[in-house]
Amino acid sequence: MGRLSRRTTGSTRSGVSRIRRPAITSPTPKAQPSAKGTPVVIAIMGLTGAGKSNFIKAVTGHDPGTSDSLTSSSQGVIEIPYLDPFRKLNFLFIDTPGFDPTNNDDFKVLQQIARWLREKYRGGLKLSGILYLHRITDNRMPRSSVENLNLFEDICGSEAFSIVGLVTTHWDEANRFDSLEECNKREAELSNSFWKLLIERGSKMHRFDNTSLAAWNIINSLSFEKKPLQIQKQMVDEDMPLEATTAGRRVLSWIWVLVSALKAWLNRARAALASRRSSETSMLNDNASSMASPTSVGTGLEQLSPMAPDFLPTRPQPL
Ligand SMILES: Nc1nc2c(ncn2[C@@H]2O[C@H](COP(=O)(O)OP(=O)(O)OP(=O)(O)O)[C@@H](O)[C@H]2O)c(=O)[nH]1
Ligand SMILES: [Mg+2]
Repeated sequence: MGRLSRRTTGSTRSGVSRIRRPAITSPTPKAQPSAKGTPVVIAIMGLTGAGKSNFIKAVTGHDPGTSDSLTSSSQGVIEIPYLDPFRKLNFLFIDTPGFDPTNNDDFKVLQQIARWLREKYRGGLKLSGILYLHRITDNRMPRSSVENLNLFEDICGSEAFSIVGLVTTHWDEANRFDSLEECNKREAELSNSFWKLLIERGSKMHRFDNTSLAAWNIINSLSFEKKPLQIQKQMVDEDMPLEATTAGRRVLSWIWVLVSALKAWLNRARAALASRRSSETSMLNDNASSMASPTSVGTGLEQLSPMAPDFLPTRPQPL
């Protein structure tokens, strides 16, 4: 198993940080013949870069905005309607923005997804399937990925796990970056540990090799049973604000961990500076021609860098 994940660098999600309302858009793909009945609604979720938009492109032929950039590209929730011309079955695919371990906009991303889910549930529309995507070529399961998975479970609630499809993407590249054997091993580890709970409660695992055929096989393996998600029941049936929902509380707890880590680091930095200052003052007192210069106090800050806080996207766990 290799050591580095390919998508762990980058800055912020460009242009998203100032958006207050969720962008709920319905780009109109090529004109589709109409079909009756409520659509089969399938949401695609997962970390940024997992291949959500690309998967929808493989299913519908319409690109909701795939990206090669290292930071999240899809902004807001995007609805892509599609009519299956053979079965005359109406689908509505939902491309969601990905959680991004390289920035701290997780609550905003959750807000966008939660608002969309709440409004649709209020309007009587339930999901018939959710696909959770994960790159099989990722050779580590960083803590942020595990936390994202926990959040996904909180959004769904265990009663909805049976409409979840767990999709590993990039199988077409399995032999390019790693051996097929390693990818098989990772898949087994996902199924035996990280995805175990979901699988025990009815979720199914699938492979996606970047073909339309594989994408449709995955869609057709879903039961299409309509189920409300935990976050929808909590926000609509129980009238909870997002912050009070299970998913909302989890994201807020991450923020508190981050704030506490920052506070602890600042305290350590202050203490180190104070002790350096006091030792330099005593050196100056001891010897009027002390070598200590005012700038050496400033450079003390550089020595603090090894004490920098251990932020969330660190310490990958082996996969
Ligand atoms: N070869 C190959 N490339 C893929 C696959 N899935 C996604 N990609 C590529 O990976 C890149 C990222 O995919 P996206 O679909 O934009 O990822 P996303 O999950 O929508 O990312 P965000 O919108 O940032 O959350 C794009 O260049 C895709 O073409 C796959 O199964 N095989
Ligand atoms: Mg996308």
